[in-house]
Amino acid sequence: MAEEKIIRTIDLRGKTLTRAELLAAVPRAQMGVSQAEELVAPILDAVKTRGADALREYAEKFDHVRPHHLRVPKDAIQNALETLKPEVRAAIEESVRRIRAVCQSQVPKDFSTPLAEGARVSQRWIPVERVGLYVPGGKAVYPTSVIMNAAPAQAAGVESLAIATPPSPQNPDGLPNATILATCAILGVDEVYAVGGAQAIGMFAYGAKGTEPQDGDVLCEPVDMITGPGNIFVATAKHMISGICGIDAEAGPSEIGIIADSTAKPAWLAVDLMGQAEHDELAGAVLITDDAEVAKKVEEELAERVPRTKNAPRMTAALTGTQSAIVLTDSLDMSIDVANAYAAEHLEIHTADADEVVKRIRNAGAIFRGPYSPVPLGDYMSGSNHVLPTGGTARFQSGLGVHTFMKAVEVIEYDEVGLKALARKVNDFAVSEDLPAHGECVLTRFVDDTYDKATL
Ligand code: HSO
Ligand code: ZN
Repeated sequence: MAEEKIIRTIDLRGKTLTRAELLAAVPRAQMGVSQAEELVAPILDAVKTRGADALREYAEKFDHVRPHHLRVPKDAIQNALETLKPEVRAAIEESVRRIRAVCQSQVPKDFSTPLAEGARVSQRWIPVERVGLYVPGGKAVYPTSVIMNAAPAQAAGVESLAIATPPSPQNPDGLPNATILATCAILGVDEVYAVGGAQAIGMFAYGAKGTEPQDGDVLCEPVDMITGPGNIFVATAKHMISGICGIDAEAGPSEIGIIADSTAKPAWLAVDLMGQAEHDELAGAVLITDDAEVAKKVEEELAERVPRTKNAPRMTAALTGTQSAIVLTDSLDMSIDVANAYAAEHLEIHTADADEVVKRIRNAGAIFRGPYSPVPLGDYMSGSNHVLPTGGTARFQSGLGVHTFMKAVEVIEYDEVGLKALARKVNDFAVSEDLPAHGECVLTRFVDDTYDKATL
């Protein structure tokens, strides 16, 4: 019996595909419909009505620890920084420095457009006032999640930033993961809650009253927006409260797409596919190439390397899953079409003229140009953001950035002359929509002692 392949091949050579066929041909993860709402609704309700009491009960039930302080004391945050390994601290600080520099350039500019005499429209970007950031605990503790969310929020000018992360059963007093706390210290965030799961989302959305002396009367004030990754319960809770406050887009499993030609190094392509496949069983890894020899060598590299790597079981599941494949094309042009249809969360370009390919990419969460810009650089410290659209949503969405935490508000500035010049036209529009009271708003301003309706 033939040995099972580490990754399947989708051979598109010699095919002319319509847009619909191309969209159907690219590998995609199957998403299950969640039944989590029924479980999450009573949690949100309990936090809303019973505040800190409910938060303590859920911590015991789901996190197996009763945190003494739901609001992490400031000295505990500082202690975590002092006990952090120096090399990890240096890495976090480098990451923060670089993303902050990029975020500074990302701040959108206000503008003002003069349209006629006495007529102008301006636009102001205003930061969201208070943001709640959820940081998952459990087996995947990512300090970079704190950086990637907090740095753009701070650059946007968000005044009040709170972080919730699960209490850790390894810590007797239920303090959250120390690296997460140390990262908060480096970023200057001191409002941190040892609260996890759907209950943290409830706390952010509704606020939570304190029930023990160390909580104060109000444990947590409600926020305007919640961002950050989480498990199915967190994602469901965010979805359910999304009318009450803003949420960021739901992140699906990690994906990497790679466009490679004959100049690419197969070993480098293989390790980069493996890097994102390491995240979980549903992660997607897709190599798009017009060179059958490169495809073959990458497959050999994978077969050789995957069994030796630490997270081989979930990596193997990810690579052999239907969401991963090597896609064989006729030409670089066709590879670009496939990449645009796939709309990868991360897209690496390993081709002779990478700049030319970059120009022709329309759909990707982030583009990693050339062999020395691998995805994990962006995951940790390239200066770019790693919170990116997944599952093909890069066709219509951007990754997280400063703009996520800002709202554009237009300011309409017409004076008497400016309005008078449009009075008749506004009224004509209003009458045509059968909304005469709209027209009167304008006409009334001019039909008095000074103006005669007929002259307008
Ligand atoms: N690749 C992930 C981010 C991450 N990787 C964090 C390692 N740590 C987002 O797609
Ligand atoms: Zn990653």
